[in-house]
Amino acid sequence: MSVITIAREGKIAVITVDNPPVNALSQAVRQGLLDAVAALDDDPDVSAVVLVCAGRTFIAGADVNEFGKPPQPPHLPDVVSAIELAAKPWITAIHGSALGGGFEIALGCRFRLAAPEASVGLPEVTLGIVPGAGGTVRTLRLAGVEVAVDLVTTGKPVRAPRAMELGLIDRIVEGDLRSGVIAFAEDLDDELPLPISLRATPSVPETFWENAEVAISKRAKGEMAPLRALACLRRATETDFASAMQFERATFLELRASEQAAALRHVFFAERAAPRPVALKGIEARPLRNAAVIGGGTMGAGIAAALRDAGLPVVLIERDDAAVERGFANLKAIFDGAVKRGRLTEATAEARLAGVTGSTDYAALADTDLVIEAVFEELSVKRQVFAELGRVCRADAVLATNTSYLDPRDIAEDLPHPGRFIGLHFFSPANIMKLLEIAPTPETDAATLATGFALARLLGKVPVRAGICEGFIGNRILKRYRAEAEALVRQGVSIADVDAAMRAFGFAMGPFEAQDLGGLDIAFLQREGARAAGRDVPETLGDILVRAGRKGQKTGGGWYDYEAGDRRPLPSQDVDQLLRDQIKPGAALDAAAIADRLVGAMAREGEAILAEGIAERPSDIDLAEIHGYGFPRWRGGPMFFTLAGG
Ligand code: T1G
Repeated sequence: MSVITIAREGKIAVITVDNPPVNALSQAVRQGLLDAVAALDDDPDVSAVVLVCAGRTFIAGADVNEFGKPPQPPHLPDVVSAIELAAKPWITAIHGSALGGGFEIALGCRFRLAAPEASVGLPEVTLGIVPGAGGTVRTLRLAGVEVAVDLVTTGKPVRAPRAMELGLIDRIVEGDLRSGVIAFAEDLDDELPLPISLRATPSVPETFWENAEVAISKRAKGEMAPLRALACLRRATETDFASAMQFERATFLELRASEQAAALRHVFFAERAAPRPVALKGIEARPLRNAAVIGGGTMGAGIAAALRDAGLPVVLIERDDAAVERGFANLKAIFDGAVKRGRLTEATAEARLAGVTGSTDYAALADTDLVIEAVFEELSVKRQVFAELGRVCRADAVLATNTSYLDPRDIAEDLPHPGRFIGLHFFSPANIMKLLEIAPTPETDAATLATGFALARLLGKVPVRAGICEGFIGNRILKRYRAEAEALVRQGVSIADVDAAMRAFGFAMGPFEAQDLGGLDIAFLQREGARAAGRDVPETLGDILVRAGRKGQKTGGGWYDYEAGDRRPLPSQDVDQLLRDQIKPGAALDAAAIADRLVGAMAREGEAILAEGIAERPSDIDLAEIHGYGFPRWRGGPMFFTLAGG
């Protein structure tokens, strides 16, 4: 079947693009559109052309699968130009998303009409590239420089009503989109707006570009595409249309071949593969109509907030009234924070909080579909919780533990109907961090596993299936990463140099400052626990600091010193003293060599994790690091980075 069909509605030609799943601009679609321009221009019975798409969305952009290959003609800029300069006016009918090349096609049309729930955007920077078919050059002429900078350098799509306010679309069509746009096309008079390429460019003061560059560099932290996109926009204000198009295209082609773009494409496909483990094909998830969280501490409250954000009613169970109250205070702090950052209105925050019922009585869970336990990390405490849950919950309710380090099999040992039990490991803050490790036990049934993945989808999280081992995937790699960072310090690299190298690599923080922020004591207590249980756990440098009372920022010092009320890390002479006997002065390493050592160690741990079957595929490990531990997305994750040769 052809990807492009043309139908007639009186004098209106209706072109339908039908290239599932997302109407990407494959070579056949580009050729079909170009042929349609010529055919319809020559047809005296056609007064206007309406462009619609079949399926779930308007054109979602260039075909990402074609990015690794040489571009095939006709090239998209030529297709957009042909549409723009066609003798007959083209009008787009946007439903779903008009993204990247899809929006660029829309920019070639005289009018852009959209369904109310549609969105438009130029997400190219999220793939490490810039728009390649006039997206920067035309958006600037259509909607002005501020809108264009925002749209192009963030890559964030905007919903139709906002797009209308910003001047990116002309009209929102309520009701049936196709017939609404045809009616609009029938009513057109001879007064058409100028093609966008013929419109004037705004004149922009030098200071605007300087400020934008500072702001974007700060945000992008080593990522090239946003700054290069800004340069395209700037050039478009300083030169004529054709030269600006050439500059944009050259930038696009250069970035398309870059390592960053390859890394971001890898992550794009990894994120789409992760939610669909092969083993779950055809398996139905259990219903998720409501949920409960056991424990209202930082983690429990964060999980409850995430569940509320997804619209589920939540019961929060604590052991006494005072603890319930503390849980609510934690939840309120989360929602208040969201209001302060402009992510929620006050009314929505109130409604989210009102959807949580506190209780000390497990009987409240008799009809709960999903219970997530997030109590103190102590086997006996958790086992007690599951003993209660086994008594009160329905036999088909999914019962999950949020343990980080305990063995889920021990937690569920005496649980009746163990097929419904699963590990769901959230990352703090649980309402923000995107990673969800899903850890089934050998007894977990397929429907329960499918429910874990369905939950991730509902919460907008990235699910990674993990086998059972200490620390699952993420924390196990974290441990190795920290150990390698300590090894560098032992061989004479300074703590500050290690942190600076990892910041330069793209992490928000280095391994030592991150420990100071989170506290060194939790990992210490865990090691002590293992030692007490007779395991051979070598003394770490962190242990020496904790024994000396240096647990991180909360005690005024950890790997660094801190001045009261100031979070800036200061190199510490006390630490130098404490660790003096452990450190051999050695050759200095440059930042890239430090990063290679640390990321290489992560990847080696990743390989062991794969060999043991703890992770299903290398790309899942990359996602765990990116979405749970701040690994820079544009580096592709430790496995991609190391295999692609960095
Ligand atoms: N190319 C190829 N495949 C794509 C694709 C694309 N652009 N977008 C999605 N898919 C596949 C995806 O891999 C999955 O496949 C299926 O479609 C459904 O996707 C010149 C250079 C449109 C909002 O970045 O944001 O244009 O796994 O699960 O949740 O300037 O897909 O089923 O086999 O995400 O309904 C810019 C990316 C390209 C859009 C739909 N465009 N896509 O979300 O489905 S650069 C993008 C999306 C560009 C020009 C430049 C979303 C969506 P499979 P899905 P969804």
